[in-house]
Amino acid sequence: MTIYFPEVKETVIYEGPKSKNPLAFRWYDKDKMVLGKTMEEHLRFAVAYWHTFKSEGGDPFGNATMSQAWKTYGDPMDNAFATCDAAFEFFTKLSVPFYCFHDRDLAPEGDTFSQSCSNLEKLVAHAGKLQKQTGVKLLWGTANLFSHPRYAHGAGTNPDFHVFAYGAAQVKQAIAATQELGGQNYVFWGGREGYETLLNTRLKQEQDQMAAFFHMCVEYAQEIGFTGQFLIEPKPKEPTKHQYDFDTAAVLNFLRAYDLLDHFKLNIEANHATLAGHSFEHELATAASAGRLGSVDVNRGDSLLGWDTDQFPTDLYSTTFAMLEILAAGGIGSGGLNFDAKVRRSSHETVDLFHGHIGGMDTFARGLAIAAAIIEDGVLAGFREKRYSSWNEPAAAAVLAKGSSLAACEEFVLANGEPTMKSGRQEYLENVINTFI
Ligand code: XUL
Ligand code: CO
Repeated sequence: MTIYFPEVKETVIYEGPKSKNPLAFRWYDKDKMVLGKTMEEHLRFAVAYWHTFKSEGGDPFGNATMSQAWKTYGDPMDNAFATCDAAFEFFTKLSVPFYCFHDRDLAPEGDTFSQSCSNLEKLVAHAGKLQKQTGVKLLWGTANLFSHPRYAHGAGTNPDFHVFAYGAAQVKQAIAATQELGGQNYVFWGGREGYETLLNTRLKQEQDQMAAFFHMCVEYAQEIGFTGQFLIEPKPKEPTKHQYDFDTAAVLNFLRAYDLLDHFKLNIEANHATLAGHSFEHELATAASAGRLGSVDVNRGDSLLGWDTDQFPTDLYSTTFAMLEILAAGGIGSGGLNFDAKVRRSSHETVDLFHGHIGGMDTFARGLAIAAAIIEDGVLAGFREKRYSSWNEPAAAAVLAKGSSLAACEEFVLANGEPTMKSGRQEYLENVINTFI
């Protein structure tokens, strides 16, 4: 059997914060108990097949920089089998429990729809065998409805029914593939479900089409007994100028308007949050507040660049704030933390893929430990408890129970006069966070 990562001889293990070994974890100690669960159970890390094994390092100004051995067999199906072997060698050496894929990551598009289906079936069978051998599981599958030229105007929102039907047929296959591999979730990211100009667009019709598309997916899942969680991944733009799934709030509104809320949760991506002008934790908290936080794509953007740079997460504040929200939501459930992240095109060696993931896993493990310490200390919860304590008063509780009125509020003000100003203590709280970091 070909070895694709000879520079990593052993499985990457936890060696503790003092280790100088670049191929060891300093913080991710998978069996360590944190708030009653192991780190592995909390974090449920996944590798993204597309970035880690399919990226070539090209950009609009330059050619591919990454020509790893598994991409060089010539025949696309030979490359696909080799890529799958390389992927499972990587998962095992990294000791990561999950992976995620698009249908077209796993198997190449054929000359016809039927050939694409048959290519996918062959690779699904191969991946299934490797899952059994290694114990690595599928966190989620998805369909790539954005790369092929036919999807230039979208799939579910396409003005041409023929393309819509093609996308629906492709998703049918991708859901079945995900089910066959025991996928715990299925993701919809609408990369081209949006528009470039209203001059040629019927906005309401496109959203109606998308909702009909999702309803058919829900029915199909029920029909075949797929019990994985459906997830929608918001992103405001890129590749289209305006994407309908702009952010969590827009997605929740869409799901409510079209009676889909019970069937979908959200897959929140850090860099998509920042592109929408939000913090990562804002998007997590917004999804969680509706009980719809499903899974997370972990990465980071660059504050100086306005696009989706998909860098590996290394910012301890960001992972701490994210883990505070995830823990407050009761954990990530059947979701996980998927590294939708890629190494820079100048980091073109296979070992760079390990450095990226090890750093990301360590940064989240550390964020988890810090967030757990903050929660155990109770300082934030205590502060919030006090800050909202006036809502325990009978007149206030009646408002929340929808048993009050404007007149009752007026009466309260007439009896109690001017409210006293109270500080939000933001600077104090920021200092408190630093004592834990
Ligand atoms: C693109 C992106 C996708 C989705 C899956 O920005 O995040 O890779 O996660 O289609
Ligand atoms: Co993503």
